[in-house]
Amino acid sequence: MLNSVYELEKAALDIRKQLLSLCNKEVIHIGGDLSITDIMTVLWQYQMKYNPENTKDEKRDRFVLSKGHASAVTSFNQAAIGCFKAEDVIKEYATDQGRFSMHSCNLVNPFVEVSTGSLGHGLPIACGMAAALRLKGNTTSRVYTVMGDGEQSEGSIWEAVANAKRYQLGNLVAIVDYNGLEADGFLDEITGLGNIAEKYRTFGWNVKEFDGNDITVIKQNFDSLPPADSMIPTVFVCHTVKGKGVSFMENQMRWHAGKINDEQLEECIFHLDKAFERRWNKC
Ligand SMILES: Cc1ncc(C[n+]2csc(CCOP(=O)(O)OP(=O)(O)O)c2C)c(N)n1
Repeated sequence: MLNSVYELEKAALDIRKQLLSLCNKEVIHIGGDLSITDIMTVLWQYQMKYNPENTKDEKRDRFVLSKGHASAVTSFNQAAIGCFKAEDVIKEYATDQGRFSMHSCNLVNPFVEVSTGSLGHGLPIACGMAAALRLKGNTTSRVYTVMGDGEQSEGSIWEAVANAKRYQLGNLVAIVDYNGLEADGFLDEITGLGNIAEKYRTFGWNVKEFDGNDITVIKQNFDSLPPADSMIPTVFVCHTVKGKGVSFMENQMRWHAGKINDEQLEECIFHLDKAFERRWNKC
């Protein structure tokens, strides 16, 4: 587990570089991977109770990647905690070995709790898992799920939102990647959902809204979660930038998914390293 903001930011830098190396080889959902890199790094490398050597431990926290197309950022974070090697993700991605591909699949990868990819299902499943933990008398584990903001337009999300409150699932933590873009346009033009945080508040959830690309703030919000045996579900509405960290990808619909060439890879890595040096040398 990493503790300091420096270590976590360095880990997020490494994840971004791994994502870009993979993106140099295969088409991945790079925009939505980069937008949640900081959240996923803090979640997997600081917050979650998860032992790669005992994936069925009843006391583990559970994770459901509702925006299932962000499988690559999940795999690289799982590699960072020892589930497998990061090189294996790059080597095996989209091959017949099948452990790693554009969506997460639990039939071939034991570190994936639930197969996802069809949007709108992760939160309902996470609710069921949280309710099951309660029935089994587990008062310490939490269920985390990460969703897209475009995904919020699925009706199944709002049935789950209502029921999570009704069943008092304080062990459920939903995270919305509020990057303002979907696959083929801006959120406001497509869903017209308005204020997402306010909607969760109306349903009686504990709502925290913050910058999802600021590791200090993300860590503080995980630190101040209500206990797992509390009664009100929490949602983090995280304001993020799609393509975060790569200037030519940021806020660009074209980079929902794609591939980069060798020259672009070199340029991205150079700028990411420079930005990290600038940030930490001035402290
Ligand atoms: C039910 C369903 N409809 C459509 C798709 C195709 N699809 C894949 S990603 C995506 C955009 C999702 O946007 P958002 O939730 O905002 O994710 P992000 O921008 O963070 O990648 C869509 C429509 C899908 N995977 N599942």
